[in-house]
Amino acid sequence: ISAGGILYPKESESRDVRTLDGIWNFRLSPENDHLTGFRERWFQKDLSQTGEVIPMPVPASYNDITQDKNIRDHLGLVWYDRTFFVPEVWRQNLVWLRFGSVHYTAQVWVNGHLIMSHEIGHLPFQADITAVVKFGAKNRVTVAVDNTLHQTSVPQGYFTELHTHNGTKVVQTYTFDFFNYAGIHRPVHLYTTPSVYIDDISVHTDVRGDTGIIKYNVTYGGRLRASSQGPSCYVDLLDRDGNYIIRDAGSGRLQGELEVPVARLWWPYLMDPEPGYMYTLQVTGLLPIEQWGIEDTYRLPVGIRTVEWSNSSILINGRPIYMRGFGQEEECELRGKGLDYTLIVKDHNLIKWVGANSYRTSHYPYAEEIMDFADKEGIIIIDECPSVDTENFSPALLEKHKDSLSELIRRDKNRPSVIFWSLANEARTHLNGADAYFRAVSEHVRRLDPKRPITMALARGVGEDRTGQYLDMIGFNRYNSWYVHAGRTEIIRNNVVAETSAWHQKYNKPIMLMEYGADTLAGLHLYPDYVWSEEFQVEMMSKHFEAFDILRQQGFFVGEMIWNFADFKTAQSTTRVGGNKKGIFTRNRQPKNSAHYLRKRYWALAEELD
Ligand code: GCB
Repeated sequence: ISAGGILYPKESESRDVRTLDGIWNFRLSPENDHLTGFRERWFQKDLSQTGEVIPMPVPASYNDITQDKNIRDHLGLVWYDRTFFVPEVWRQNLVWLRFGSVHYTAQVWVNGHLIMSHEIGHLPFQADITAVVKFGAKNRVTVAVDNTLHQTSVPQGYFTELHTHNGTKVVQTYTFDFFNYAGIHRPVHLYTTPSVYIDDISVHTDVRGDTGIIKYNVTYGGRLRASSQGPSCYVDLLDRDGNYIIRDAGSGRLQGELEVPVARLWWPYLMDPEPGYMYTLQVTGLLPIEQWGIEDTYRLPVGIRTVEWSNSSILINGRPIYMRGFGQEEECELRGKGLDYTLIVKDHNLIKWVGANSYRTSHYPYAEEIMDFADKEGIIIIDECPSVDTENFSPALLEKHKDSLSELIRRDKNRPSVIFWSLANEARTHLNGADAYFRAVSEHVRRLDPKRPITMALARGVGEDRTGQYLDMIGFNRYNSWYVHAGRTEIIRNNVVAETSAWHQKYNKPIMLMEYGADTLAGLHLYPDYVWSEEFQVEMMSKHFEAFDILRQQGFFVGEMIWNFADFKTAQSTTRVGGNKKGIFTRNRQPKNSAHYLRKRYWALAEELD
């Protein structure tokens, strides 16, 4: 992990931001000779000078952009480059290059200098590129992206040899159920800071009576002169409309506490006229006068709320919550996992339309731009790291897994929407090594953030699980009437009630059903209900709702999340018809019957509970 903070690039009085999104040049590296690009030094010239290039949009996954299935299914390296200008007027500043996410491994050169590498998709990384940049001139950025997953990547992948008419070919396989999209998935920013700058801000909020408390901690980066006294900082707090609530607080110290009288709290309640109320913490870092008297200003959105938990409930601002939401996937047609503002806004409109109050970022961290919506709209997030289906509990993997959580927490620690950290999805928690492994992962997360509860999506049976004791809330995934007795909706109510109670009995923790569902082909109508039809999905849901209503009376059941929000692409398999079809929306975001049905329930719950 690179040192320091990873604040989202934002313009201010002292910072300039430019986007490098657009059409980049792109080339596959030959699958049978991954080192070609390094040997031929493709990073030292424009890619177009070392061979053929094709246009590739950024941000986007490269897989579904062309008509060529060799690009869709490519294993190994691909190369991207583009040029950009750095204005002369930036010379007094530090210049930074930041990627929101590149999947899975990235190496980045600027003007032929290797300036950073990063492993693990879905998480941002950046570097100070001032030393290699040409001011007032054209510059080049080259990125080599490798989608290969192996035994110690998060998540893991496997290899299979195929014997083809052209000889042996190695292909990637994986057990997780979403397509391993790759490329430069999120925005690329070029931005400036002063030579001494605000590197990171951490906030923690509390509530005393009707006073909101914001504790903050500011760290700075850059080189101070030896003679300097160290920087100071002042903070202001602005309300949602931009009015100053508190001015010039902190008397110069980098840590402090603000008291907000009659605070507007961040709530996840749909019936609240202003759920997700966000203030702005305006931090101005001041350098000592002898070092040019430079200032750096950064504005951080802050929601004031508390999170507490017991063995039966999760409380926000002292009030128990009941989650009604989805497991999601961050993807869509054509762009794959590429950030798309149209999709983000549409999805949040659908989430509101259905009346949900929560979702899980299954099975990896979602874009910061998506998380911003959750903050502003008062949506509860179960923030999941990219660990899926882990069955090898090696020390090397454990370190990578911990890194993924360190990077996730560094990125999302200030978000009020993030109520839980999710350690993994469906790890093989019945195996011997699982106990020590997840003890270590959970201790790591508690050290980094003792203020949020930890959860995980469990899939093994209650009796054989070895990890629930390390969690604060148990989430389990169970497909009664789908993978368990397909078509038999009459088993649902008993099974769900019995299993939920058994989890509670074993661990004495709050429990939620994190996944249940049925593949449903939009437009397929079969009555009486029969698997894959719209009627079946609704019937399967109605039996789950009966179970949930029984469980809600018992005091430890804290939420239901249907799998999935929308249909999504998976690896090719005989059990998937054009991908996973368990969405209540199609991949194009059109409602199946189930969406209308779920909407009735979620709005009724909103009226009862919000
Ligand atoms: C699961 C997984 C999810 C799959 C889902 C399914 O348990 O967590 O990634 O997509 O089941 O539909 O099989």
